[in-house]
Amino acid sequence: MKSSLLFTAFLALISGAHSTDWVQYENSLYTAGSGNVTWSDARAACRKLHPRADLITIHSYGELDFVAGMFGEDIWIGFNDIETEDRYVWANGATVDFTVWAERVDNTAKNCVHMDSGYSGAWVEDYCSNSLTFACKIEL
Ligand SMILES: [Ca+2]
Repeated sequence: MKSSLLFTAFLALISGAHSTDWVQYENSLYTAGSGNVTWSDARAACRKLHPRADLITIHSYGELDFVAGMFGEDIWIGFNDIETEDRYVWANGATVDFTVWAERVDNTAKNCVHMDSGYSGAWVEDYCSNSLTFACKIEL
């Protein structure tokens, strides 16, 4: 009940500026980005949708399954080791409390992470310059 009230309030806030459809899971809103773009362009596109939106973060298997179910393809997530090799962080500064790697090797050329549909949404290190679709999230 409480979260659906929050959701309604946020929809009202968001719909004033953008017509993007947001879907709620627990205390966050999610939307699909448009087009296949590089990791940094995807992040910029999320932030343009809403000042509090960013590339998605994942904190549980429930959230992983929810997001994987929304998309039948590989999508960029906010996880990256752009700043320091092998020290992965979320772009929005969220706590790293959950990881589900499918493919991870020490690789200074691959610094961005995508959820891979071939691995049920588990994570794969990728070149940040690759073009993929993406999802944005707003934490309520
Ligand atoms: Ca790396």
